[in-house]
Amino acid sequence: MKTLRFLSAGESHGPVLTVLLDGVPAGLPLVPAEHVDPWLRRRQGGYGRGRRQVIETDAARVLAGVRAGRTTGAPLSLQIENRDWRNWETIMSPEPGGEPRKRALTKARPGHVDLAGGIKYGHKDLRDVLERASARETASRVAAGAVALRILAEAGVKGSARVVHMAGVPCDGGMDWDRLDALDDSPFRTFDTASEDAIRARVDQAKRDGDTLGGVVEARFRGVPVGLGSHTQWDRKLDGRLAQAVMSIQAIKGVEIGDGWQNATVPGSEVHDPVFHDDGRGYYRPSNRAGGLEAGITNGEELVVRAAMKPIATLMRPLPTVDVVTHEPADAARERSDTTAVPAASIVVLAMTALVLADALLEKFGPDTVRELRERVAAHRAYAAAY
Ligand code: EPS
Repeated sequence: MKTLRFLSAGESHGPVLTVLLDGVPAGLPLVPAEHVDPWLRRRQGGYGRGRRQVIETDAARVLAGVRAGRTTGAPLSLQIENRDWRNWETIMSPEPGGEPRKRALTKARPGHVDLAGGIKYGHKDLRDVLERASARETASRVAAGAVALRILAEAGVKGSARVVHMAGVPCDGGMDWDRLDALDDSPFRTFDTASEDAIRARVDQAKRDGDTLGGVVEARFRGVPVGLGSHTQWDRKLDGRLAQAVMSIQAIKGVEIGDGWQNATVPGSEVHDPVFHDDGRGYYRPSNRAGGLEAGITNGEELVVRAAMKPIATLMRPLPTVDVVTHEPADAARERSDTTAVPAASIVVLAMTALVLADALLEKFGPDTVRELRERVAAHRAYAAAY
C-alpha cells in the first residue's frame, strides 16, 4: 500500500492499540461513533468468542487528522483502548527491573507464533512474541478498514462481509445485497439461517472438547470502477496485493478470487465470463467467475475475495509440545481464547480488502480532496461505459 499507508502498534494486553493511516483525502466526513465503532462491534461479535470480548467494548478515538467531523488531509491517528490492560498492568509494564515476570509462557503452542517467534527474537518468555501476534491486533485493521470503507463509499463502492463455511458446515446461501442487516442479526454472519443450528452444535461440541474450529469467509464489493490495479508489473497487480493483505491476517491460510479453486477443475469455456455491452450500462458480464479481476485489474464486476481460516491455535485440550526453558516434553500453554472467530474474521478480511481497494482507488485518481475523488470517478465511469 503506497498511496494509502497503514501501520499499527499495540499488544493484546497493552494499554492501547494505535492506528496510523496516511494519505486519506481531505474533506472525508469521519465520525468514529458513526463510521468506525459499528465495524469494531461487528468484529467483536459472533458465536464462539471467549470471555475477553465481555471485557472489551471497542471504540476508536481520533488523535490526529480530523477536525469538526472531517479529515484534514493530515495523517490520521486512531486509538483503541484495551480495557483488559488494567488486569495486566504489572505483567505488561515497560519499566525495567522489578520482580521476575509473572505468567511467563514457556510451553510453545503448536500453530501459534510462540516457538518460531521466540527463537527469531531471542525470547524465552514467549509472551514477548505472542502479545503482538494475537488477533487483538485485528481491531486496528478494522478501524483503518472502516476509514477505507468511507473513502470507497465516496466513490460509490459498497463492501460486505459474510461467512460461507464454518465449523465444517457449508453455509453460503448466496449473496443478497438487499439483506445486509440479516448478516448483523446472524451470530454466524451468514444468510443461510437453515445451517445455523448445525454450526452452533459443532461449535458447542468443540468447546466441550477443548478444541477449535475454522471456516471460510467472503468480502465482496460492488460499484468498483474498472481499471484499479495494473497488469504491467508483478507488484502492481491488484489480485496479488489483495492476497498479500488477506494472507497477513492471523490464521488465514488460503485466499481465493472469484471461483478460484473451482475454476482450476473445469475447462476454460466454463470459466471465463462472456462480455456484453449495453448503451445505458456499458460493458458487463452476466457471470462473474473471475470475481471482478482480470490480469490484476478490476473489470467493473463485483470484487469477490474469499479466505480460509484455520482453527485457532490455542487449544484448551492442549497438544504435545516442548518447554523452551527445560526442553522437557509438556502440554502446550493454555491461554484464555476463542473456540472460533470465523464471523470476526469476515470483518477483518473486509477491512484488509477495503484498505487495498481504497489504496488502488487513490492511486488511480490521485485526489487531495474527496470532491476531486468524486468528480474524477464520475468522469472515469462515463468514459469506461462509452469506451
Ligand atoms: C487471542 C486470544 C484471546 C482473544 C484475542 C486473540 O485474547 P485473551 O487471551 O485476552 O482472551 O480474545 O482476541 C482479542 C482480544 C480480540 O479482540 O479479538 C490470541 O491469542 O490471538
